[in-house]
Amino acid sequence: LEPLYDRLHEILPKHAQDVKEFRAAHGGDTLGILTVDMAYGGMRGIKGMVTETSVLDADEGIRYQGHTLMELQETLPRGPGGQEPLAEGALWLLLTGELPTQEQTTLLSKELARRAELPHHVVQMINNFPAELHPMAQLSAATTALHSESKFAKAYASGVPKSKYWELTLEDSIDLIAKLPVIASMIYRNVFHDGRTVGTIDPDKDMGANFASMLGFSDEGFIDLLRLYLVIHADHEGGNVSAHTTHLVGSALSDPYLAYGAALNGLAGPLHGLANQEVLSWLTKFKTRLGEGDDWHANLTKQRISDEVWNTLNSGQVIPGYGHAVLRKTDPRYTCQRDFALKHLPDSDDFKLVSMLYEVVPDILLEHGKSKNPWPNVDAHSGILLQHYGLTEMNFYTVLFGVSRAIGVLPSLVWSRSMGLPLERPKSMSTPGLKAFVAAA
Ligand code: FCX
Repeated sequence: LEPLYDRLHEILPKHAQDVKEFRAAHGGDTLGILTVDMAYGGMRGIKGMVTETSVLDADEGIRYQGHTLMELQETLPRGPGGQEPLAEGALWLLLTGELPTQEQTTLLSKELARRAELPHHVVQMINNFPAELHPMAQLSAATTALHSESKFAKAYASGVPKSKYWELTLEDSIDLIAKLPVIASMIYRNVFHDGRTVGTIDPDKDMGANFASMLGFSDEGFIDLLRLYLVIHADHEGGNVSAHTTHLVGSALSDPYLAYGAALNGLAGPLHGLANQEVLSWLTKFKTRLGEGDDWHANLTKQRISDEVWNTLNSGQVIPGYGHAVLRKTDPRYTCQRDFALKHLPDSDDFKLVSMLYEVVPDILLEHGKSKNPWPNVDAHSGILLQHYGLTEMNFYTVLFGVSRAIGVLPSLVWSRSMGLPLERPKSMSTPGLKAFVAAA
């Protein structure tokens, strides 16, 4: 990994110095007003943390180190024979802020393949999980157990200087990103295929191709979908639950395995990453109500969709895959997947259903009048693409999100350690305290 280290040794210290000077000049400037509602409202709108890897614009969506996802689909290196960008390229970009060459991307592919092996106790642990344990709980437990491998934790215990933290965080992060597809595949094969393993890691292949093979898929379309999936789910700036958790737990100098294990528990929530499973589950129930077996699409009308959406809302549930805490337009991650579907599965009935929902749901959410954003997010689309290629087990979908999210939030952790960011510790208030505060103001 020498070329990556060389670049980071040039980039990160310079950035840390720049931050130091910026803080010296502007450390006392204000970033906005804090209101009582913000304190009760999940801290929406508070500019209260720094994340260098990506920034989310409410209208435009996410940019990785300044680049939109559409741009990255054009500019990042692609896999052999594929049309979608490689996750390793996104990883290089998120770590360095620079678009990688093919050579740099291949270097990371080889490095990830080299570091993929799991320690025996983690293999044993995964094989001992009961099949009923949700795949996300398995993923987070196995990730946490990889703490045994942490170079950061060992070096910290032996008194490594603070200036070296980011290098050790990087080491653990690359190791973890390399091992996550293996853990995920083992969980998939254990829970859904009697533990029979199929593919192994080929050091000459990219992360997406190896991951597909370990899951048991060889279709080129699926491999390309997985590459796209790994890129678009990686990062969504710092305040979302999984990124923020990684940042928060990492700020206690818990190593990357512990920090990311915690993040995965947040990703497993239905308002966050589990929404991709919830969407498929909602669609499946709706299809069953429409008709027996494959006949459902004959009865699919906008009116039936509208009735189903209103029923969900009137029973006090959310429409999974719609709405967002920050976005106010259609999520570009949704659009990337829609474009993929238009290219690869334009005649799929499931795709037609998802497209019709796109035409119907936003108006209903507007009429319903609660959601600040009526548009679809990333989770509204991913499930039907996976279904198309035969990955039908929806309980597994958030695990794929979990493999991808590491590619964004762990580089962010490397940047945080290189800047020497401190323990995160915002001030909380009680309601009597807030009342007294506003009375005195
Ligand atoms: N269906 C019904 N009601 C919705 C809604 C939806 N899709 N989205 C928001 N609302 C409701 C909220 O529940 C809230 O109601 P309340 O006042 O009774 O509590 C009200 O509208 C205002 O919420 P809003 O400010 O627009 O949204 P939040 O920032 O509170 O929440 C999420 C954002 C994403 C949690 C919300 O839109 C939601 O529950 N969506 C469905 C779940 C989902 O798709 N999550 C995945 C998001 C994401 F892309 C990811 O992290 O993976």
